[in-house]
Amino acid sequence: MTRTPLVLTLAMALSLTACGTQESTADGAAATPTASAVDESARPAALAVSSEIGELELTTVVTGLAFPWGLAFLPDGRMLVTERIGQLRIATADGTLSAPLAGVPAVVAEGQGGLLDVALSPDFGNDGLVYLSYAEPGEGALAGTAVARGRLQGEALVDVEVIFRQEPKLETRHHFGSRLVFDRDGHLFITMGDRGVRPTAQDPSSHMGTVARVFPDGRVPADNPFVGRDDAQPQTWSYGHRNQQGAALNPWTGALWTHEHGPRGGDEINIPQPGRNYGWPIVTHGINYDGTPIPEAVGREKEGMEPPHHVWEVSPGVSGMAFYDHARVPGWQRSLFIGALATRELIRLQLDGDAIVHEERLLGDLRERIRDVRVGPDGALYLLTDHPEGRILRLAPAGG
Ligand SMILES: [Ca+2]
Repeated sequence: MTRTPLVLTLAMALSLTACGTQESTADGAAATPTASAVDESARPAALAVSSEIGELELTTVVTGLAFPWGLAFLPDGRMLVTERIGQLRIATADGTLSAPLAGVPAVVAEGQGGLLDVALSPDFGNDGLVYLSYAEPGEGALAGTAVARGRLQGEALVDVEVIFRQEPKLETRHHFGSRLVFDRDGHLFITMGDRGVRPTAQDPSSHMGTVARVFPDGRVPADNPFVGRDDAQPQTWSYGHRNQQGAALNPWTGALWTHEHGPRGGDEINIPQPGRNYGWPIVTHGINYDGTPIPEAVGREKEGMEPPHHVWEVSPGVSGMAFYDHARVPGWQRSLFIGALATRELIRLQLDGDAIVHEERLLGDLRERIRDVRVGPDGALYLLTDHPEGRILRLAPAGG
């Protein structure tokens, strides 16, 4: 059947889509960030995408974002989008992009560092608070993951305050994490990485390789698992994680789910439980990206350490996570969508309860590194492409 002239094929899209930079690790970000102007003429109107639930349509919402990293929908349907180079912008569904917002904290935009996730306060309608995670500069070359919040006022953040700092700061430029997720009881989860110093993920006195759990103002909940221990950080919820760039609240259970970049052949999904040790680098699948074994690893299992809920023996390079519970697309019910940086795809995992029973790979022909995935208020999926001229993409069933 002949489609409208506006609908291009994915093969044609390949010629419109510049290839990203080659990197030595799945979660790497080796290219130098550069800002760029929006080129309206290069925007494809819609791409036909075949999938297991039928024909989909991929449209470009916004172009010209410098390594977009995190996306959050405002109640009015506009989108807050972070650029790793340290800018926060507001995008509209019809394709306009604001100037960078004032009030964003200074970031270390080097390696995998920069401005990372963005999340709205659960009480945004009253408090107007926006939360950002980022690589915060310290003394000299030191940097560490931090979380700040500020009130959105027009196109600025005001009354900005830092509510969490990963301790200690280190000089490395990778494995900063990080995603922000609010639970239903007023806690904020912050996912982090080991900053590339493996043993720190097993050191409870550091925040490296942890999920932290705090109140929205940064205070520590009294029921956190390590509260009262002299040798541990009280914000820590779980530890032994390598680098977590995806997290979401399971809408059917209320539980936090995370994923993490493992070593080569060891990307994981976990359902972090309080006080539990998720193994890295003692227990893991996979090997170093340079082909050497993980020096500390004793195998894939060990008493007292939690096995992953799911593991990929070929690392997709996972980033971003969204459960699908919107009524719009019945075929996507009970799905978990995850972006893939290394294999340049969108992953759909079909769930039965907590069990992952099927996997579908989407958008493979597009050859884009998918950095984030969110469900929009219209029930479409919104994706960010990790690229110096990154885009917000919208994926929905054809014809709507
Ligand atoms: Ca693990």
